[in-house]
Amino acid sequence: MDQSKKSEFVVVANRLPVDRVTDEDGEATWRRSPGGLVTAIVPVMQRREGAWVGWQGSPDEDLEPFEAEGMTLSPVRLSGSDVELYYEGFSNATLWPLYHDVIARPVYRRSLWEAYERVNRRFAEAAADVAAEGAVVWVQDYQLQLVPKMLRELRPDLRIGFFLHIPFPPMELFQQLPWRREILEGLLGADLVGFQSRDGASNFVRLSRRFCDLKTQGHEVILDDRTVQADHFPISVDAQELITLSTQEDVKARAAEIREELGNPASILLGVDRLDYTKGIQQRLQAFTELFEDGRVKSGDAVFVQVATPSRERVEEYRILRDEIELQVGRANGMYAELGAPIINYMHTSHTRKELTALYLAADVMVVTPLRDGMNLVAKEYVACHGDLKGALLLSEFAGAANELHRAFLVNPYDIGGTKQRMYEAMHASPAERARRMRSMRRRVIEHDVDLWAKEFLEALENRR
Ligand code: GDG
Repeated sequence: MDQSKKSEFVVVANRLPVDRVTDEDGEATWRRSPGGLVTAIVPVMQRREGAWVGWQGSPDEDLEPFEAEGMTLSPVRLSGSDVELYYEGFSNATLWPLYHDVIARPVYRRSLWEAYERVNRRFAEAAADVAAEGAVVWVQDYQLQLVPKMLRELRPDLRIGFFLHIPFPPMELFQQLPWRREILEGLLGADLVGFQSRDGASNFVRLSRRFCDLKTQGHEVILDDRTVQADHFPISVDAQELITLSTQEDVKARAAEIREELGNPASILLGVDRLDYTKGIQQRLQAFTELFEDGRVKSGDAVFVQVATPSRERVEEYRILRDEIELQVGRANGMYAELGAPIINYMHTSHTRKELTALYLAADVMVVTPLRDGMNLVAKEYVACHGDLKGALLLSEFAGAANELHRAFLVNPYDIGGTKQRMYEAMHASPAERARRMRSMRRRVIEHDVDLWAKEFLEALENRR
């Protein structure tokens, strides 16, 4: 690559931050993908003439680097078999369940590991190719844990940061992984390894000591010629954008319309998740249905709206989960719905950002009950939208967000009885109590927004040398 085109700041992520859209004339263009990570990083990219290395989302396609939304985008090619083995396989059938408390059984297969290594090398080479001398490279998430080491071997001049968006498991679980040492060594190629929580960072330090025979001191792992810092940087949302959106007249009007459409129940409960077995969708629906079974709630008192965005539909576990949830919703409505008034409104579709915000506004209780979650942005989005101080948040202790949102109604989602009780309390909390809790949570989310997250990570990385 021509030296003048090289970038001082490079982000490496599985996906590029754009989606291909076809306009009315049938012409394909690129549009920035929604989501906090992209929003947070784009301004940094623009200031530093950054480049983003990632897959463009469809297999077997060769694309030259291109410019979009003020960024240089460098596509990495994935074949159909790479997608199957590296992405659906090692990333989503091995690492994802292992890092989420083995809620599903991880698949350990050598062919998947080999694909993971091969594809990680391709990302590392692509990053090495676009980075200027001494550039800062920020590698994202569990799909690319080998990239820091591979990249350092190719380009020792770079400053390399890594951020893991999902939990990093404790020794007892991580130990299962046949390639545990390789993964740790991959991450140790970075100067700074960031986690969502303090536990993730300390698990990593402990594991490096145990499986790589390295000395550690506090947050640092000591190698022969340098040290690696492990720390926590809880990710957040673009609070200002959500405040603007949630105070728009048309969004507020839509929220009122949603209430109407649901038959004006006393309580609207809402769940918004990718359809994933880590999110505890079945547990929350069971708790809700039991309130009807127990006779504590009656049709007309409460309606549950569950948005389950389609996700990883080619991975077996996800297909099974979808069937189970649909059966569960059908049964609950079969038992307790009245004509034209289901107790659970289930949508297996994705919604626009505006519609999602209107749903947040309409919801009296936001139900976020993952069995394990790195952070959970939905919880923070709901809080950011409720400047009216009216909503209540039911939140799992197993979400990273619970480390910050102490004033939520906290639950252990494995405890259906306890979850049911807390759900009932959240539904019946007084306006004053809701306001007290919401005010405190909002302060946290507004002060610690996604800009601050990116800034703190990058400053810590700059300070490494
Ligand atoms: C991983 C970690 C960590 C959902 N449905 C629609 C839609 N969404 C948006 C939400 C939210 C995002 O997707 C989901 O983020 P989460 O944090 O809840 O969950 P994961 O996808 O599992 O994310 C997680 C995160 O990375 C960031 O580090 O917090 O722990 O697992 O922003 O609003 N957006 C739109 N339509 C939908 O139907 N537009």
